[in-house]
Amino acid sequence: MIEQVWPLEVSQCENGETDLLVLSTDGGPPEQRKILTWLPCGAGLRPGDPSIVRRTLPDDAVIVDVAAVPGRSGAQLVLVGASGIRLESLIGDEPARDLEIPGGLPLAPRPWQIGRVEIVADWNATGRPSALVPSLRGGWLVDLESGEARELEMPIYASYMTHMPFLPATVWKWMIQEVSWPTLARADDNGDGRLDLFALSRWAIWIYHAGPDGLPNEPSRRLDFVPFDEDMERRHQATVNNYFARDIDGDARADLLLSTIGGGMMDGRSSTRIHVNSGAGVSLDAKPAALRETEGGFSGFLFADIDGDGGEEILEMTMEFGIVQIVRILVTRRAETRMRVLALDPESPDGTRSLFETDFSFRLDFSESTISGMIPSLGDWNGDGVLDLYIARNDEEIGFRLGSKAKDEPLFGKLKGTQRVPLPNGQGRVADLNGDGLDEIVAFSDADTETPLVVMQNLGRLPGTRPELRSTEP
Ligand SMILES: [Ca+2]
Ligand SMILES: [Ca+2]
Ligand SMILES: [Ca+2]
Ligand SMILES: [Ca+2]
Repeated sequence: MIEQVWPLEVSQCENGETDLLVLSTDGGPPEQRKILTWLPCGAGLRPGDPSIVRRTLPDDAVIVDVAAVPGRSGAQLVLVGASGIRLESLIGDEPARDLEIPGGLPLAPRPWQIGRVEIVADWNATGRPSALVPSLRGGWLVDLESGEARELEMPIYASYMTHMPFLPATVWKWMIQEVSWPTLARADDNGDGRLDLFALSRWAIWIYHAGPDGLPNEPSRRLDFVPFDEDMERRHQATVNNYFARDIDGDARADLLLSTIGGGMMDGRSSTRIHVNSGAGVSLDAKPAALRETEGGFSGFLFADIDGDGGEEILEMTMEFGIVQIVRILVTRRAETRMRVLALDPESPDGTRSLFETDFSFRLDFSESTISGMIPSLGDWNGDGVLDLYIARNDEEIGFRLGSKAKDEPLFGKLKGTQRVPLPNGQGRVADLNGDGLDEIVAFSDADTETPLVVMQNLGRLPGTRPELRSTEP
């Protein structure tokens, strides 16, 4: 069963090829085997290639990452468990290295599933990657060469449950603990050109300003935020908060998009506010630059530079709820979603302008508890530098809508080509695996134990593809 797929650029590949990390499991708990498959440098397009590495992961690995690490050569498997970090070379015979963390890490055993968490990154903004692993108070920042670790305090919270006070009582345990570590984002808060670290938690956003020697031990700024009132917090399980720190207005300084969802099927409500960084650091005190509210529905957000001008656009997906949608779902098994592409606009009442809007519906498979067909995704499939969109046409096919930045054309045009995808449902990862400028699609499903990994090579047949990119293969 495939759990996760990640395109990564870790190997020193020629010609801009991309690596592929596939995490899968075999069998059910408590005896489940966890497997890593590493397909370096475009090997995702070459089944059976000798460079492909397949490795069974140790039972005590709770999270994994793959990265280049200072002081070691080639792609490294980074295994994180309760005792600390283990580095294993994916190529060559360099011996493994254990970096123990004094007192261990708060990572209880994980009998099922495996996933990647971004552990290794240039957290210090010094050009030298280090590891950030969870601690009870935040995270340990670990130098991967010296093994030296220091703790960064972050806003963390947990819920503790012992029983469910409903009939029938479905939970009856001594204790279930669910810890929420903050969302992490790297963006420039104070405008000195270095990427700072944002730790975005439900009620607090802490910002650590990177200096010439890296991140400070203490946050440089702490912002408080109250996303829900007392009544809504009583129904904690019916709330969602998603916060983003990124440059939304294109001045290279970090802005904040804070999105909250609360309420039930009939009274769902989303609120989204954008606070723009005026120069010396983003603040929540001033009036937001944009405030979007949805009654009777839920909104989620993504960011992507669709027109290729270097600035990111905001993608908002809204699903309306209420009685009409519920009747539609029950009768037709289809749900409607609206996708909007938004840009900041101080002239409009809510602070945003819609650059593009489209509705699509997807089929719900009640017997499998999944959405039928592929989840929509963005990628550049004709290699013109403008992102295109695919949407599921049905259970077996996706259709492409090509992106355009021409003033008199919609951002995504009409359907211009379809592709069969032999998966009843699933999601796609988009990356240019062979570095020819055309994105590939890697499709998989984590809902079904039998479905294979499907890698679709882009042969350059979509309109707008430069002739020299078009494959001569049949
Ligand atoms: Ca900005
Ligand atoms: Ca853009
Ligand atoms: Ca395109
Ligand atoms: Ca390609």
